[in-house]
Amino acid sequence: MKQRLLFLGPPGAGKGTQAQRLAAERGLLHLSTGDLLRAEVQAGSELGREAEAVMARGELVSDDLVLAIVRSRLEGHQGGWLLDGFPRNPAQAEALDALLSELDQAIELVVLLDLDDTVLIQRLLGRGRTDDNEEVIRHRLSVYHGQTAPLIAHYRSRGQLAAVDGAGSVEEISSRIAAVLDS
Ligand code: B4P
Repeated sequence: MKQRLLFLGPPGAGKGTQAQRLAAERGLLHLSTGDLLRAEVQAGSELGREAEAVMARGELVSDDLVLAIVRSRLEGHQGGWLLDGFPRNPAQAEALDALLSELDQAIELVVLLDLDDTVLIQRLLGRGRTDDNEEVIRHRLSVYHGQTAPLIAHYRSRGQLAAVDGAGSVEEISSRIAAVLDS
């Protein structure tokens, strides 16, 4: 069973929703950089204060901050993991490769959850988080297309990518993901 996974996809594609279910079902460590950053904001830590304004604008938080969070969670962890929302640009992907080679671990599968921008915008407007207003959502999408989407070709060229249609019910999408993981 594949148990070192990345979830890639545009904001609102359902990465968090699906990652949480899958991690619970298969006993994987679920690392959502978005959730971890929001927890820092909530706690009012120095890191959280730095991240808060950046997230509210829909920009990416600095690579160093995000990397430090991921490193602290993966170091010393035995067993499978699911990285959700990380890496989000080529520099983070490179840093992740370096960290994994240091830990003597390797990515087993990258699951791309894909969905049209129009559906994404509707979903996110329905969620109503503080960074879910239309202007910020559009900016997050353009950040995704400019900085994160190039990772699709990167992982595809390494033969690690499985694309899953993100349209449909939560259950339908979970079944599609299970099918690519178990194939
Ligand atoms: P994230 O927390 O990663 O959030 P997201 O991409 O917006 O959402 P996700 O795809 O997980 O969607 P979800 O399941 O919640 O990022 C937020 C911010 O954090 C970024 O903009 C950035 O500032 C910062 N950040 C995070 N990681 C970073 C990194 N590595 N580097 C730098 N900065 C970083 O689903 C969305 C909505 O759709 C929910 O309401 C859900 O209920 C609904 N939904 C899910 N599946 C559905 C379905 N099948 N049908 C209908 N609705 C569905």
